[in-house]
Amino acid sequence: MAEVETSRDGAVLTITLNRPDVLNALNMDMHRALASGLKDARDPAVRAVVVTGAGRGFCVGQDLTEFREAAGDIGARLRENYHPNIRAIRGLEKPVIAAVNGVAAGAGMSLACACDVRIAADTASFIPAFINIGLIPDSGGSYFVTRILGPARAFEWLASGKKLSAAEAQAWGLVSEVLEAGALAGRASQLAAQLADLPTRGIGMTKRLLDHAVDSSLEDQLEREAQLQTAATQTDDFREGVAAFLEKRPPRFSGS
Ligand code: T3D
Repeated sequence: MAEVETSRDGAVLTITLNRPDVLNALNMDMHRALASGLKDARDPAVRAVVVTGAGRGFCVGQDLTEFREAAGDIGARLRENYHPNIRAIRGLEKPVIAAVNGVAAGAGMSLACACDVRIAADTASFIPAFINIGLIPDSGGSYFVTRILGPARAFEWLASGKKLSAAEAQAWGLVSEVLEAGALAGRASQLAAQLADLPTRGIGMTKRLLDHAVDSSLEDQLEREAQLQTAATQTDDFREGVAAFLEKRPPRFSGS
């Protein structure tokens, strides 16, 4: 059984974490398989990506059975196994949706927060489980949660290890939609297909801009916008968008 399964439907790639018996806890094989799925997602024909979990969990972070022995050099493990996949998600020039089907804990919570959009099943929950075993947020958890929730709420949550229900996560702005569990996959596909129809390069550049927006100076951000807007005007989708407006017809974006 593959630790991560990928499937394509048109321009949408779905990456499913697949160790359901352990709520998709991350072990070495899973890191490698996820890296491979994220590499597939770089194909220009893929214009939106869904990350989800098999079974009743989304992902519960590090497989703790690997900590039975001494934890070893965790810093090195993070750098080698976790960071490349987090960077790969942020580096994708296309939208990535986390369809959080169940519990997202520890680095699984960080993984969900690294995605551009989060939607959740009503049975999902979010647990910054690190502190519950004496660890600190990693895999970008401190970075993404602070940006999503703001520093005060991020501290309160990350330092407490408190479980958030899907409804609480929505009220906090951590997820944008909560669906009945049986409707999550369909909604994720629908949302991904809608996003895949949009000007993909423009979405990629918007993602880039927003990644810098929080800690850039206004001057730097104005310049970055000017440079990326110049690039945006050179896309086929810009030409199509303007032509469609002038011809009073719906645009047909190609993603190029
Ligand atoms: O290595 C490094 O580089 C360090 C990186 C660290 C990053 C991290 O992610 S640290 C945080 C690690 N994750 C956790 O601490 C979460 C541990 N899990 C839980 O607290 C609970 O499982 C949940 C609250 C998430 C869910 O509870 P529940 O009651 O719904 O399910 P369960 O019965 O606890 O779990 C179901 C099975 O999954 C169970 O196996 P079993 O007894 O049926 O054979 C359980 O042991 C297994 N499981 C759950 N989480 C993990 C796990 N197995 C290995 N590793 C896990 N993290």
